Amino acid sequence: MKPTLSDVNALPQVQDSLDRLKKITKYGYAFGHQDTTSYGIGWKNNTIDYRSDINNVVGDFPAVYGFDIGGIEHGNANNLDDIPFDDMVVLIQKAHSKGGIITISWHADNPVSKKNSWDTTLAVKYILRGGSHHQLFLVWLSRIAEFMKRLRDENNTLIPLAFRPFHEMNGAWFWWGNPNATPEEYQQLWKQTQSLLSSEFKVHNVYYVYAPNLVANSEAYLLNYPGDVYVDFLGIDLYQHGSSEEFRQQLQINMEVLSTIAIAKNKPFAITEIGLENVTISDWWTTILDKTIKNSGISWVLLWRNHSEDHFFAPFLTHKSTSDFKVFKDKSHVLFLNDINAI
Ligand code: BMA
Repeated sequence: MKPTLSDVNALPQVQDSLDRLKKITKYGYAFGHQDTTSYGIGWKNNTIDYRSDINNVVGDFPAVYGFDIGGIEHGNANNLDDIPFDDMVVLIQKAHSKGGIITISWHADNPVSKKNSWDTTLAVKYILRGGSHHQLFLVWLSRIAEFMKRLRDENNTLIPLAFRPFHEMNGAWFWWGNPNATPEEYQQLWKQTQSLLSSEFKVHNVYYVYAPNLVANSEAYLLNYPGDVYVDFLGIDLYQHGSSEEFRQQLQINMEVLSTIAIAKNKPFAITEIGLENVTISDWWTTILDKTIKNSGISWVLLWRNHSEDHFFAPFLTHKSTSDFKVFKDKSHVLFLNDINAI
């Protein structure tokens, strides 16, 4: 039986997307990249050309498109990485019209200190219902709702997407993470966010993705979990910081934890962020990434952004890993845009 969506008024296209994501797993996993059409190494989107470092390297676009709406809460014109929201809307429309899957994260500023996401001034308890900053939080959510409702295709139909707020909550680096919020406070934050966006602000084109950072076991994965009725999709963020051997083991354990929980809950799942910063290992794609995730049952894997030559996670034309990336791309179970459109 299909799990009920967290938003009881979700539009039919939301369920269709989830069905599609489940179907994809019969063929392999979809490949995704954060901000892939917004910028890459040595270029920035100019709203005329439609580019991606991935397409430059392999001649096809990613299947999954990650965007971040950090800054929308203030009504800013640009997101935290300087992408104009007006351009983001166009890029989302374009990716959707070509058959791509959209996922949105939110590096929200700290509502109490007004500094960035990484400012860990205590904040969660103050934005919950009854808290001193709850009114401000309502304004923030109303701006998110406004943005989500701008995402429409050429027929004015709302574009379905994955919304992944308050990610990596088991890490200490974000104001919403442990120990800056207790698991109970985090669960309240999630429930209030989900129910306010759907019931109060009438956002009906999103499904909700819960995504901790690397975990040791199932208990750790579920520590902050708000409950099955508030979550539609399970994710996890995994970065290689140490040796390849260590990362392979971590990936294996984390894939096992994620798939076991997701299958038991009958929810689709994905690696919502992954990467080895600056891809310092030229055959990372086939020997580490694909090798450990190919039979995991994930719907997608999303690499983080190509910001600059000092901070990138995907190959670009002149990078030393391009030949291995092509081998990776050619595997029949690694699905780029053309591949998911053929399903
Ligand atoms: C982080 C880094 C930051 C960036 C943020 C949101 O992982 O890439 O530089 O601002 O994601 O994209």
